[in-house]
Amino acid sequence: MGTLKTLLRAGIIGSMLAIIPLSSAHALQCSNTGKNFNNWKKEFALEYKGKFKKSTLAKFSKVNYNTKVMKSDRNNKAKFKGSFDSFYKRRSKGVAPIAKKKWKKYKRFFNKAEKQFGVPAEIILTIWGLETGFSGFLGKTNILESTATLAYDCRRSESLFFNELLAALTIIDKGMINLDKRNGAIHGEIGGTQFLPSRFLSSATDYDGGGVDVFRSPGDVIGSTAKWFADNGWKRGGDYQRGSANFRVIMKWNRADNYQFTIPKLAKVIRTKYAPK
Ligand SMILES: [Ca+2]
Repeated sequence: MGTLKTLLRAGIIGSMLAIIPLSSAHALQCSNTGKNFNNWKKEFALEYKGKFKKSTLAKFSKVNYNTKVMKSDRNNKAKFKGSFDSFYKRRSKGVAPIAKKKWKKYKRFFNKAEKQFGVPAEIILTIWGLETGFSGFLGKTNILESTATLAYDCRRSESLFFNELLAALTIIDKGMINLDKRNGAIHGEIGGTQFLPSRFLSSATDYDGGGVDVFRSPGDVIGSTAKWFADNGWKRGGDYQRGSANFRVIMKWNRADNYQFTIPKLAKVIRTKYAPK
């Protein structure tokens, strides 16, 4: 998750603004408790009447305020705290050997992604492994519920998550995913590499036919993740260690230093010791 500034720079919020104007967002009253959530949903549905389908707004009107989401969001920084060494050890544990197997098994998709987007397999493998253990844990929180709860919360509503809620509703509106019936991580992250809804809209790609499915299709996870890096300025064949141009793209992926530093270090280990022969 980036700061507002980072996201603006990354064009994530900009791309949402192009889809739905945010002028009416300020009329909605945020809150730090769940008390006014039902009224807020009613006001929201009035504001966006005609901008989303009736069926989409009907799904939105059924979501509940999720206290677990808010509790976790308030403690979010703690997940990335501590020294880099301890963070790296904890998060990278066991990733590389599985990355080796996945690289071999899905070589055709990694090759395609590298050819098309210039993003090397080890970067995608690292992100996929760190985010969900290669789609092993996709999260247990209803995605529309978490984005709506975060959009309603005062700390979040004016910026990032209001846009994410609009993106989530756009995904439902276009019939891409029924996010009111799908689970993700606590901030409404979607699929194998935990795209926020706006990232899904900008970068989700069908890489193996049959439509986009970043929950179940490894090919789509690989292609979509590579596309996100390319969309954000990845330079083909360039170095990605700290200080490089590609590292600045890595910094847009997640704003926590420990996470940012883990990506090139683990990717290098995967490339040098675990690449298929
Ligand atoms: Ca597909």
